[in-house]
Amino acid sequence: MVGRPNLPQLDVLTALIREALDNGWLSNQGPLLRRLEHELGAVLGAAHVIAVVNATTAIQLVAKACELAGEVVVPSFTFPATAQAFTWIGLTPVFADIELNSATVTAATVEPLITDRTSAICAVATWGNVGPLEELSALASDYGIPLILDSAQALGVTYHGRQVGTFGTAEVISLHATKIVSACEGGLVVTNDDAIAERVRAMRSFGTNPSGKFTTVGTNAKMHEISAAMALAVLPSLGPVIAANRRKHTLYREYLTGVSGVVVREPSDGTASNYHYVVIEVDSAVAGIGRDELCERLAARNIHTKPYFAPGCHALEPYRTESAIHSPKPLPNTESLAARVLCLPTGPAVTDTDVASVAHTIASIVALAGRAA
Ligand code: T4K
Repeated sequence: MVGRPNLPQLDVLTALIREALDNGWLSNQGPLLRRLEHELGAVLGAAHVIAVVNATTAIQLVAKACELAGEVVVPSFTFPATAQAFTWIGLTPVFADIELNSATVTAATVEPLITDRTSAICAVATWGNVGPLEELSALASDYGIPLILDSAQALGVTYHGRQVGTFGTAEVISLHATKIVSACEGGLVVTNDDAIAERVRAMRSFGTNPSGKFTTVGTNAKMHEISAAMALAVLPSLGPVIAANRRKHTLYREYLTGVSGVVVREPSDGTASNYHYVVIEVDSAVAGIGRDELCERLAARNIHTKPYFAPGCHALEPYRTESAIHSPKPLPNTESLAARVLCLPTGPAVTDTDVASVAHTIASIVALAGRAA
């Protein structure tokens, strides 16, 4: 099954939870949260790591801290949380197309959508793929607007040797149960910008400054100590899990080579992936079976896959109805990739034998479909 949590060692987790209980301190920037932020800061090499309740709220905190107004250019090919986070706080997402190698937006797809209403660019590290950040950063700085990176799926990824978390004006990372490091629910704002960090810290806690004075309007986005304990307990496994994920990705590639119309996607140029998602593309004309039918037939054999990200956000309400505002340009690459991709089971809960069995089942379904055609 896609998304099985990366679980911590129970004794490590219980010791941390006991520590929280012994401290008698359960929320409001407690010692475990501060330790988590410190440890992640060391992993990411970023000046500020701010742990919050989830990545969706993290996006909103960054948007508020950057004082965005009007429109934000975002990919349609993303989990709907990216677009919804902006819509929820009164901003208008305008959808840019992706390029096919990285499945991310580029300067060429974003620039035609920039108008005097645009207040930011938000790029997504799709399945951990980092897109062409140099050109996106240059574009954002040419127009004097922030570049926000939704790196929800990308903890542990490096781009040309530099950790994700240190690019753009600010980045957002998810610590949801289905992510490579989980706080059950959780998210991070990561930035090297002192002023943004100060505002995000205030806004996550009712707009209070470090002395507890109410200095601005904020919300309650604080991560509690039990979530921080969970993430602290899982964090040491990050390196080993990436190595194991990488091996499973290689195995899938080996087993599926030669299966007609099925290709395992590789990380994009410059990205050292966390391999948290193993993504295949299904070419129905060659495979004799479409992605959706393959997904259904696998589910019937108790193999649960997910078509991340289908459909693109522009095909979902309310964006579909208001298409003239949200997708004023055609999105051919988004449409084509959204029709083909399927994420396969991987991660610590999936053994190498499971990988062989899933790949074998895909091969048999495709062979059967080919014979029936
Ligand atoms: N930006 C991007 C690019 C994102 O991908 C996401 C989240 C966000 C922003 C927002 O981040 P957060 O606000 O969530 O921190 C799941 C996750 O809920 C979501 O966090 C994630 N992206 C998205 C890609 O995947 P669903 O709706 O597909 O979840 P669901 O319930 O279908 O679960 C997926 C699979 O995981 C299933 O096969 C079941 C399995 N699962 C799930 C949970 C929760 C488990 O085995 N155990 C579990 O505890 O969204």
